[in-house]
Amino acid sequence: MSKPNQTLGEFIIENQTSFKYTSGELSRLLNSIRLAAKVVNHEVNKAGLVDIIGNAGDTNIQGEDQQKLDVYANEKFIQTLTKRNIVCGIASEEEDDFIAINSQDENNQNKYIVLIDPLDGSSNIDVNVSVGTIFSIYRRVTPLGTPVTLEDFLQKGSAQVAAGYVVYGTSTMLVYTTGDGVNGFTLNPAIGSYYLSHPNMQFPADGNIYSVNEGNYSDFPVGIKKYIKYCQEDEGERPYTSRYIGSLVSDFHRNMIKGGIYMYPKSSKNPKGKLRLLYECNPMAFIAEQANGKASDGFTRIMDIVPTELHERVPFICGSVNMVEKAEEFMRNEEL
Ligand code: P6P
Repeated sequence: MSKPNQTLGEFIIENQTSFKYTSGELSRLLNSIRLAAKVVNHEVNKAGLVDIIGNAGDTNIQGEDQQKLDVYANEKFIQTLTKRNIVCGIASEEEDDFIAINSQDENNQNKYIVLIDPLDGSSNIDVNVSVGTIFSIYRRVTPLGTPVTLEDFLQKGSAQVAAGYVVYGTSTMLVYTTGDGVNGFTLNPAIGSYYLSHPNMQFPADGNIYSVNEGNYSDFPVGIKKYIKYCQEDEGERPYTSRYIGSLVSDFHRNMIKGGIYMYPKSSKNPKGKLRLLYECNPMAFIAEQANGKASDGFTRIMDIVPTELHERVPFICGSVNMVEKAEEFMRNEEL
């Protein structure tokens, strides 16, 4: 249930009864993410002004240069989630392994774990293009009061209890779901509050925007190549418009509002795709499905994939249901 100009805090409290687990902790967890996002937003918005952009000199487990804001965002989210004693474990794109929190404290009755991509699309920072944070929340599956294990993190996306993203764009928005629809909140930087600006967000069933890095076209599976050509044919609603920001959160957010499809297929350079299942594809798939959209690897529902590694990658197709199903049809036809 939503009211115009409701703040995120009011919305969380008002809707916590709709959350089927004991919601006090989840509300505190969402509030801590809200706070961390405000702190990161402040730094992202002044990235061009202080010496915090450019490479931090390290590389992450993905072998990618870590931008300083990546490191900063990662530290802020981990600090906020840890010191508020809300979660029992965290996994991050920027951390080689998961982090067990208060693992020696058998009184640690915290039941939630968080997986996060603290600053997705960070290569766009230096050129002033929008970036985002993506988060995914599960209940632990191992006994309360014991140290979390990898098993707690390798859960299917269908077990998520909440997921969301922050898009640091022309305005900063926090968009999330707890399994009861998708709602978007816009930050008023003057007072530091998020206001409900996009209640009950829904993917249009159809759209005319396709988002893919066509520079990799020659390397795509034949089914994807045929779907891209289908998008470019001059017939009916087509040719569609090609829009690719190079920031998953931004492309996803625009496609959810206007209708569209985002694709990151496998290629010889990325034989399993580039996007990470646990903290990019699963949370975005949860949001997509809650907004009547669809997300698959071209054949299998993303949230049905059983994870085997913390940083595993999968091919990703996500967006308006009729567009995703058309792309899947081309993929299946090439499989036959
Ligand atoms: P490419 C950013 O690094 C990211 O993970 C997504 O946000 C984005 O859509 C994609 O990778 C861009 O990758 O290979 O097209 O530059």
